[in-house]
Amino acid sequence: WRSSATCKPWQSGRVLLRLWERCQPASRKGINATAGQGQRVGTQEKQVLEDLEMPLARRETETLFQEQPQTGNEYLEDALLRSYLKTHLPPKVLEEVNQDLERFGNRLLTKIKPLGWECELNPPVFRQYDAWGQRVDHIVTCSAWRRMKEIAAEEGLIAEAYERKYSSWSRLHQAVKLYLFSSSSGGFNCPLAMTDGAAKVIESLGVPGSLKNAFDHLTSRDPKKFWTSGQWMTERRGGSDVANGTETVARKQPDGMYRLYGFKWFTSAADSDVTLTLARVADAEGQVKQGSSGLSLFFLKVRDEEGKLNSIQVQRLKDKLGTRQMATAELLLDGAKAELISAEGRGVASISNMLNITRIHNVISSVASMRRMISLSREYARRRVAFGKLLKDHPLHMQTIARMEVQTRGAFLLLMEIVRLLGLVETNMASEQDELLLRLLIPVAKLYTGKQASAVVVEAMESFGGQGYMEDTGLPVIVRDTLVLSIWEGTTNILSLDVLRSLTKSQGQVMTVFFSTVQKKLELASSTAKLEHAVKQTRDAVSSLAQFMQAAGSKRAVTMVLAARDFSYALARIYAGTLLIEHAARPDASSTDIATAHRWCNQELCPVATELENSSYEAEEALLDSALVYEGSPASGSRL
Ligand code: UCC
Repeated sequence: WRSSATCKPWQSGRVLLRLWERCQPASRKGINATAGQGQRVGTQEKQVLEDLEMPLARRETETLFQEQPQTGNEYLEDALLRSYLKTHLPPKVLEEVNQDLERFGNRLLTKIKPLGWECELNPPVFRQYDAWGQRVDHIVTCSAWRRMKEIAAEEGLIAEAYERKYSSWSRLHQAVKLYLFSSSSGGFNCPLAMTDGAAKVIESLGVPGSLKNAFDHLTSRDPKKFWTSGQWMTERRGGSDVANGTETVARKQPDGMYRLYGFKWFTSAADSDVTLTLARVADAEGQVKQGSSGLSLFFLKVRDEEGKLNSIQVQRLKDKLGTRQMATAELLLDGAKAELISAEGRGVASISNMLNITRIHNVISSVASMRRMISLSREYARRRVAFGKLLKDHPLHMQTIARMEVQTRGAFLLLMEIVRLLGLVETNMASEQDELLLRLLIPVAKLYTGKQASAVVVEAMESFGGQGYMEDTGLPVIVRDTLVLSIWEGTTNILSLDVLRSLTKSQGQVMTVFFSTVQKKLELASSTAKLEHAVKQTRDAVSSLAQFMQAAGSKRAVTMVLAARDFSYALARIYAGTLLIEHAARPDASSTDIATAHRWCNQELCPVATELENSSYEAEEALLDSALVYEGSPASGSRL
């Protein structure tokens, strides 16, 4: 069957079919497919081969050469997700969550996914004037987008996390639903991220009376009541350097409210009901304080009771590479009425509660994109015939997908760990160590999975050959929407610096907890003989990391800045490796769990140690970096 002499695609289809049937293992069903599903898929696979038998002319006009990959219930098909839940959730919670996720998986497949595609086909449009010349600044969204909002409420995609029906596990339940929802959501995962972040900020303020109504709307399960929130942080002078880029001024009104004047440059999902935003409070002389300590946090409603914009003008919608289903706008605040909700000058610290939540949503989306592309790739590989056999029977092709799978599994466990810790913190069940670990792992996971997702989706696109590049397959949409994940909510470098911020702020305690947690988990797994090598590799990486920290301590500050990205990558790889080992050390672990742990740990786990040895973080190297980048550019000042 595998010899090229017997498998030419132009051979008689009947012969091929017989050969194909002979070569099938007894159990050809997908990992989680039901018997019915397995049979259906089998018929489809046969059909692909039978098509080859058809006269060429008919094939060209009537039959698809390549079958569309059809995935089923994403929850049922996600082996790692299911084994994670089985391992960690208490039995009663597992039973209910399992039922809910299976039902939700079916709803996604049959109802939500088509709506997501409709959102892609009908992106929002901006109508600035009505027919009679009145300025209306209306962002027109499609009905599918509005339906997504209702579905989000019905499914409790925000509410779940705040009702805490399952105590600390509610956050995990919510995160898993969002993970399943993400790739079918037509971009509605973005407003949900910000809505969750806003609810979190309000909750962390103790739900003050003035915000009680807003909190109820943001966390409602009633589609008629549910509100979404924006997060207007980015201004014309830049999105990363919030402390210096924010020009918006807040003027206090006699009633204690404020009026905001400024220009917000990127406002994602600008059709939101409310928003949080930063501004500088002007004193009696109209002066404002510059820098981070001049920033305060405000809450505002986008429209009044009659639906009129709150002294806000929409300048235009952004023309983006991806996430085109969602309206990102430039907004002029021309006296927007707002409520100050942080202490004056504590804007950045207060909005960081929102940032940490939206960054977790970013991780959710990154892992979901990888999972989606791999699901489609593996499905396609079961249907597509090339060089006389299905793609799944080409070992090099399988190796490529398996490598992506290993990356995705590591990322998935990192995500689960973060939401597990967040759940503990939110239900007052966390230790101080848990809190420190969470503070460290959020930026680590955000920056690492954002990069992984970009790499994986591009690789997975290639696994469809030219089809992957065709718009109407929907694959380029996934790629475009994924590429933003390493940019929004803080770029990779900004997040690497946030990792350093967490070290400085905790006086190194986050690293103490990191080391002790990793060591504890490795210790528990060390009795599993099959994992011995992976455990050793991870322990070696931990030692290298500790040595790096010691060496960096005696060097100039620039060393740590130059090392920030590699350092963060080391934390991500070591921690994810440890989680994979922990998962593979369960009594009911499968051989693929063990193989995943080994494969993950075979990569370079501590790049920061290698680069330190290469002297990459010396000040002289930084000068060389600039010389390399600017060679030949007018900035180098070189003349012939
Ligand atoms: O808005 C955007 C797009 C919206 C779309 C959302 C969709 C998400 C979808 C997800 C998937 C569907 S993008 C714009 C996002 N912007 C950013 O991410 C900003 C990036 N820049 C930074 O993160 C910066 O590093 C800043 C703004 C945090 C730096 O500000 P400062 O003021 O220079 O920083 P400081 O002075 O170091 O920090 C001020 C305070 C400190 O606390 P105190 O004063 O008590 O010492 C910090 O410890 O804030 C605290 N802080 C934090 N605390 C800063 N960052 C954090 C943090 N992450 N966690 C806890």
